[in-house]
Amino acid sequence: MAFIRTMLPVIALAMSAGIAPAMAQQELFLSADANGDTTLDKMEFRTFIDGLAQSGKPIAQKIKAAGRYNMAFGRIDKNRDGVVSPDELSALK
Ligand SMILES: [Ca+2]
Ligand SMILES: [Ca+2]
Repeated sequence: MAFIRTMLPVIALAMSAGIAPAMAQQELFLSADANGDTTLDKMEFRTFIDGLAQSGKPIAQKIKAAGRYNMAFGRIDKNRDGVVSPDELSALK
């Protein structure tokens, strides 16, 4: 039992490290969503990409470096309603 008690904090730490990137993306989404409608318009999307780039996401860093926010937005906005939803963003890996 002593072994399990010693290992538990380690396992918990490993698990929280594993889910950290997904959490960070969700938090970035919520903070970028300025009007709180749970979708990102082009301005909010830009904020979101900048945040992701800062957190070290390679695809976001590429978009930011090339200034291709509009191009990325067009690709992610699959149903072309002018906003990106969390579902559409989940394709951005
Ligand atoms: Ca919004
Ligand atoms: Ca959309």
